[in-house]
Amino acid sequence: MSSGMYDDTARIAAKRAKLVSEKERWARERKRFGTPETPPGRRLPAGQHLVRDWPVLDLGTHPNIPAKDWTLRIEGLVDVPTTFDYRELSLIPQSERRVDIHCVTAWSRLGDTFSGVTTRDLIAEVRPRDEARFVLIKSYDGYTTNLPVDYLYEDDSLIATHWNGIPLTREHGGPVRLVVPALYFWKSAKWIRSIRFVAQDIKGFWESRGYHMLGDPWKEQRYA
Ligand SMILES: Nc1nc2c(c(=O)[nH]1)N[C@H]1C(S)=C(S)[C@@H](COP(=O)(O)O)O[C@H]1N2
Ligand SMILES: [Mo]
Repeated sequence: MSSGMYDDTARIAAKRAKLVSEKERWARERKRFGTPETPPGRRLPAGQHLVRDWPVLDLGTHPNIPAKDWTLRIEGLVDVPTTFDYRELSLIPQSERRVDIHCVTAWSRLGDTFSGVTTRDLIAEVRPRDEARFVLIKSYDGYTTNLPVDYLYEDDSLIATHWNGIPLTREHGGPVRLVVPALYFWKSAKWIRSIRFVAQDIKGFWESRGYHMLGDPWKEQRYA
């Protein structure tokens, strides 16, 4: 056998071993997360890997806002600018969605259940004007992020108060955070404070620092 042939054999064996261990890892993770309805290959965008524990990622301050003190201001290009407190939010029909979340730092979680009010139901109360095409979101820690209004009409976008049946912890954005599963998780503002409807897209915190304006994980829109 020539050394060239041996190299090929070794390379193929190494490739296969890698493939197998990858599949074994998938099998373990599928077991942990329960069997998804669709194959994990189709639920995990390119460049993402599954994590077991839910990482905490933010600017380093976790504002302490008791539910009784929390308010959400909705303003800008809407017919009925409104400030909702926690009780008023709880009077809007509550929804629950089982979703997958994808962070730009490459971790994903599949099948977490968030509940609260769909953004669609919430903004029906304020009636955005036709010229409102984007929103700029502000949070209690000073964080900001932007997204097209369309994403607030996605069926699984939520103003969330609960995660897997328990109130959102402070570190994960409690009492109330945004969850927009169709975009990378940096768009899902924790400790949400206001939503401003605007005609032109305005960069938020990470978007001003090189992150993509939209951030669709299925198109790997990580950086601009
Ligand atoms: N208010 C606020 N929201 C935020 C952030 C932040 O720093 N402040 N970080 C974003 C980023 S980059 C990510 S990945 C997710 C992390 O949410 P988690 O800590 O619940 O996993 O929150 C997003 N929302
Ligand atoms: Mo992130």
